[in-house]
Amino acid sequence: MYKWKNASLLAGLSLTLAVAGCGSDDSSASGEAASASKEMEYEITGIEPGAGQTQTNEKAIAEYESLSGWEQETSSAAAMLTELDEAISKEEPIVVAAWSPHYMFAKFDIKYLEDPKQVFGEEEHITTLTRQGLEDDMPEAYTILDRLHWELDVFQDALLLAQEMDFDYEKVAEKWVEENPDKVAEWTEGVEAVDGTSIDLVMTTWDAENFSTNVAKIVLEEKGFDVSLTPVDPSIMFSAIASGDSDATLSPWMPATHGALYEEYEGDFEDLGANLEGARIGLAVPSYMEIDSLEDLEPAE
Ligand code: PBE
Repeated sequence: MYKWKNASLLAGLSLTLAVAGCGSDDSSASGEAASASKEMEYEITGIEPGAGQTQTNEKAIAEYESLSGWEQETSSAAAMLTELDEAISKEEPIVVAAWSPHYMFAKFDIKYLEDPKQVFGEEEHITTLTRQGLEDDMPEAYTILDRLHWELDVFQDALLLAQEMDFDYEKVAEKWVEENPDKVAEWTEGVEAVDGTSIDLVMTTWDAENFSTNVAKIVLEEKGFDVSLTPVDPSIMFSAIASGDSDATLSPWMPATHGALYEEYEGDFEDLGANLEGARIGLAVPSYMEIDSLEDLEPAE
């Protein structure tokens, strides 16, 4: 192991010298990419193993030659943010799983790496799914769920506010509902109140979905529903809707993030369309890193 490391270190060094010898402008940039890739130990700082994006990141590793031999370290979004924070405080290189809307782009000076192969796609939307038959069983809930829709800046503001509210999304949602009575009135217009009908919303617990699902809960409660929220991983979320164990979800990211799960269960749910447009996922680096594209990274030696 030790010997191998030494050998690759030397190989890297002679390569750098050989490239430096060429003297073109490109050489220093690619030399930097190589040393940064090496310093990162060819590792992407990922998030939860069950996240849709964890699969997408693996797909990127498989498809980009520049990522050959790289590995993804998975843990949690919180751990990824801590590592990002630490790397930035030391101005060290780091590549992280990133998505927006999320406050990471407001809190840290980071940039998405270009993705010429479009593994992560250009734009994601967050969609609302219901179980089959919900429209007949609970037409009032169905109508409200069908109408729920936000603009991107609403989410961005809510996620920033959440930082000041200890990430208590119940409270963030309450505040938003209080401050936006017109929106709520629009969503509930003409909908008859029910008398304590139970409805379950299955959700993932990343920030954006936490906010929107908690808003949905309050709005449905205002019309007399007894709403339960069930936090799970994306794969359970899809199977719960497909089997009818849960009634609806506002959490799936499409088309890249949860596309494989969507296809697996297609036909066993109803898609009410986007509740948010303009989302995005990808790999990101601190802005001080002099690389712009996934293709600028260097394969493991
Ligand atoms: N995310 C945020 C989730 C969906 C929303 C991109 C981290 C995921 O990968 O499943």
